[in-house]
Amino acid sequence: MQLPLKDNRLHGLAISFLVVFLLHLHANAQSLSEDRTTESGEAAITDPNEECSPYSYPLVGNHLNSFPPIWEAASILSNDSAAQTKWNSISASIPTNISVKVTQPPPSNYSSDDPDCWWTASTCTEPKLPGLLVDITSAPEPSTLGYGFDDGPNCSHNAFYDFLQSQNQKATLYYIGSNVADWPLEAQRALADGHEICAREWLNHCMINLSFSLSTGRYVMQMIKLAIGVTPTCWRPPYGDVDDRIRSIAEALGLQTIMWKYDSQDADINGQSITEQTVDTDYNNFIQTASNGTFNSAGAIILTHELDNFTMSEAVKFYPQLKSSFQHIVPVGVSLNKTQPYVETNYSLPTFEQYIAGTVTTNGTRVSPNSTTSSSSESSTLPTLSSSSSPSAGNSGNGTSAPSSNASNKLVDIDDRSALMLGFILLTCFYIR
Ligand SMILES: *[C@@H]1O[C@H](CO)[C@@H](O)[C@H](O)[C@H]1NC(C)=O
Ligand SMILES: *[C@@H]1O[C@H](CO)[C@@H](O)[C@H](O)[C@H]1NC(C)=O
Ligand SMILES: *[C@@H]1O[C@H](CO)[C@@H](O)[C@H](O)[C@H]1NC(C)=O
Ligand SMILES: *[C@@H]1O[C@H](CO)[C@@H](O)[C@H](O)[C@H]1NC(C)=O
Ligand SMILES: *[C@@H]1O[C@H](CO)[C@@H](O)[C@H](O)[C@H]1NC(C)=O
Ligand SMILES: *[C@@H]1O[C@H](CO)[C@@H](O)[C@H](O)[C@H]1NC(C)=O
Ligand SMILES: *[C@@H]1O[C@H](CO)[C@@H](O)[C@H](O)[C@H]1NC(C)=O
Ligand SMILES: *[C@@H]1O[C@H](CO)[C@@H](O)[C@H](O)[C@H]1NC(C)=O
Ligand SMILES: *[C@@H]1O[C@H](CO)[C@@H](O)[C@H](O)[C@H]1NC(C)=O
Ligand SMILES: *[C@@H]1O[C@H](CO)[C@@H](O)[C@H](O)[C@H]1NC(C)=O
Ligand SMILES: *[C@@H]1O[C@H](CO)[C@@H](O)[C@H](O)[C@H]1NC(C)=O
Ligand SMILES: CC(=O)N[C@H]1CO[C@H](CO)[C@@H](O)[C@@H]1O
Repeated sequence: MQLPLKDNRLHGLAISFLVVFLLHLHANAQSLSEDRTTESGEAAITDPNEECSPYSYPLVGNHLNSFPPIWEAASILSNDSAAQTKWNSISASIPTNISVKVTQPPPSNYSSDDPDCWWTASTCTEPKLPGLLVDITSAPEPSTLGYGFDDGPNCSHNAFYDFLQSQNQKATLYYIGSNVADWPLEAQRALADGHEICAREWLNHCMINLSFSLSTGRYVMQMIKLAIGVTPTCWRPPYGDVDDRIRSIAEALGLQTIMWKYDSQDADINGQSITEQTVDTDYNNFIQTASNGTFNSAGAIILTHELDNFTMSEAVKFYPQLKSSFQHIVPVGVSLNKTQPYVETNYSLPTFEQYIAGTVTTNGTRVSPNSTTSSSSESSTLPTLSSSSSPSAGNSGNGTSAPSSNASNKLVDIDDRSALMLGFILLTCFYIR
């Protein structure tokens, strides 16, 4: 008899192809969990070491030569004529009678009156130069914490962002330009998760001298636009090192200055005067201050960081206590009813009322032109970036910038498809017979 033999052979063949197919499925599942080309792929990685291993993202990587070198002090690129033009257009509005500060602490001959409203000298936040916006130092709504974190995106932030997501909690994230350039998919997660994105610096360095501040502010905004697709309208100066000259530059760039009144010192551990215990004490003091009614008429902002595992772990550790000592924890922009957080008008934040009623994101919703006028003087008085100042890179739709198309991923896809086909053909043959 020949038939059983034939059947057996076919059976064996079908099974071996099934095995091959399943192996490919498995390989594909693994390659999916290691997808380093999309925001969601990157957000799904749970091993911090894996998260922090570099990947290439052409949409940003192909345009790095339009930016200052990553993690180096920035200045306007000599061939960046758009930046020169921008500088020329705003320079008339920058005071020339305020000295360029280059040292911390202030030199001994700096007047104790603090004529320049130099935060580093006197924690001044109400500009002395007429016409400038007062810095935001607290959430105006009663018993409300303006929740935010500096110096991200940190490559290992998935556990922290997952935590925020599990709490349905949104925050304000102040991103460093060089971090965004290194970790664009991590930066994209902020928008996807519904957080508010503000700028920090090109790198985290006191930035109070002139060439430094203009260029870095502008390049950070452009890098965020390139990597995430939105241009921020708020910023937090490194070390709080801001004076009226810097405020006027920031405002000319369209950036509102966000400061703080309380400091967890979570990024300042030096093993001597500031230890992990100091940070716990700072958090506990702040929580106690919130619990005894200090913020019953106006809320607060405390300085905390996304910097590394320690700062994020502290944030997770103290979240439940913050939650029970404040009535509301909201992004700073939400506490200000700043419904249009970016230059691009097709993303919006909920109003404070909406947020506390449970609508914590309205991203992607078009802002109606009159919805902000009554509520937020901050956003309406801020000059916006002219459209010519937004980067041309990245939004051209020019084939060169398309992400993904990773060769090895492609191979896996094709192999899977052929395995599937062969498996199907063989199984069909087997059952027909
Ligand atoms: C500026 O010069 C750099 C090289 O120094 C080059 O890579 C870049 O493309 C130039 N940018 C423009 C806008 O010409
Ligand atoms: C303070 O001293 C430095 C040099 O030591 C000088 O450059 C600067 O102009 C002085 N500033 C004032 C306000 O006198
Ligand atoms: C600088 O000049 C402006 C007017 O142009 C004036 O209002 C301001 O007080 C001056 N600031 C200092 C520090 O002298
Ligand atoms: C500005 O600060 C940077 C970084 O500290 C420094 O390298 C540069 O020389 C400073 N420029 C001026 C004009 O002081
Ligand atoms: C609340 O607690 C803080 C920190 O202990 C303290 O500084 C502040 O005076 C207290 N305020 C009131 C109203 O009790
Ligand atoms: C991000 O956090 C990890 C984990 O703590 C740390 O090793 C890394 O240095 C941080 N990255 C930056 C750029 O600070
Ligand atoms: C801190 O690091 C540990 C060990 O890698 C990790 O399990 C934990 O999720 C991290 N915490 C945060 C908030 O990132
Ligand atoms: C935000 O809007 C609500 C509702 O209109 C209003 O009660 C509140 O005062 C506003 N808050 C601020 C800071 O503008
Ligand atoms: C917002 O507009 C930009 C282009 O102007 C587009 O790339 C982006 O997808 C839009 N986002 C939403 C949520 O509509
Ligand atoms: C916006 O204003 C116009 C005219 O002032 C009014 O007709 C319209 O209903 C307003 N839209 C919203 C959404 O409030
Ligand atoms: C694509 O980029 C190339 C080189 O930068 C340029 O010459 C071409 O005009 C661009 N095409 C489109 C459709 O933008
Ligand atoms: C329209 C839009 O993009 N909505 C998104 C807003 O953010 C939430 C939280 O990530 C998403 O679930 C929505 O899809």
